[in-house]
Amino acid sequence: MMTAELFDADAGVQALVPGALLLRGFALAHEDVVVAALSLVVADAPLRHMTTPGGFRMSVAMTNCGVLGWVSDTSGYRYDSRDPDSGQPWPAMPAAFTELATSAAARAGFDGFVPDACLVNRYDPGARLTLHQDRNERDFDAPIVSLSLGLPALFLFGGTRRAERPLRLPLRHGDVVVWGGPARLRYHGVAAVRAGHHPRIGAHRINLTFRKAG
Ligand code: MD3
Ligand code: FE
Repeated sequence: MMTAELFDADAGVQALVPGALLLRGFALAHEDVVVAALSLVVADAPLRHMTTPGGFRMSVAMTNCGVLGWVSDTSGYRYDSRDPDSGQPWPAMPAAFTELATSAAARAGFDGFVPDACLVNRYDPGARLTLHQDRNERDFDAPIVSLSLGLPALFLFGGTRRAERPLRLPLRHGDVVVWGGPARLRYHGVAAVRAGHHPRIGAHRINLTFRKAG
């Protein structure tokens, strides 16, 4: 399926396309602290369905932690230092999140990556994310690190033009992907999540993306 299925000495590490490294199960060793920290974040800044610039309600529910948070409303997409629902700063980035993101990025060759934003996406059954590029960050030289939790999903990743047919990659609980370099501006999305139950997370999929936004 993959054009390059290059496993290195470390079982479970897979190069997807140039600049993208899949670390299967990378977060499983830190599962308890990560899930506990996530519970505190969503208690402070509840997940909500944002509105697209075109006026549609997103099927994915979102919140953020860190100095900056990604927001969408009818005026556009941007990073903001405050939660628009509360007017308060976003919850601080938990140390467990920073440590996970920094160590995964280093494993992929991005030493010194320190995220200032973590976007939390919750997919209930049927929720999906259409193909898009992540272009709201200031510095495309920094990678994006993503962590999948809960129900599995088919991740779609295309090329640097929307028309390119996307590859399909199943992502499961505990998987981490580092997207940097030439992969950073690829189109990507998530197919509709199928109903199910995950013993730890319940009836949804959660994805955390760690970014250097500012
Ligand atoms: C490839 N989230 O929040 S994470 C997003 O599973 C987003 O919730 C998806 O796309 C999710 O913007 C995918 C993996 C990911 C994130 C950013 C990327 C892949 C990427 C940026 C460039 C290329
Ligand atoms: Fe994205």
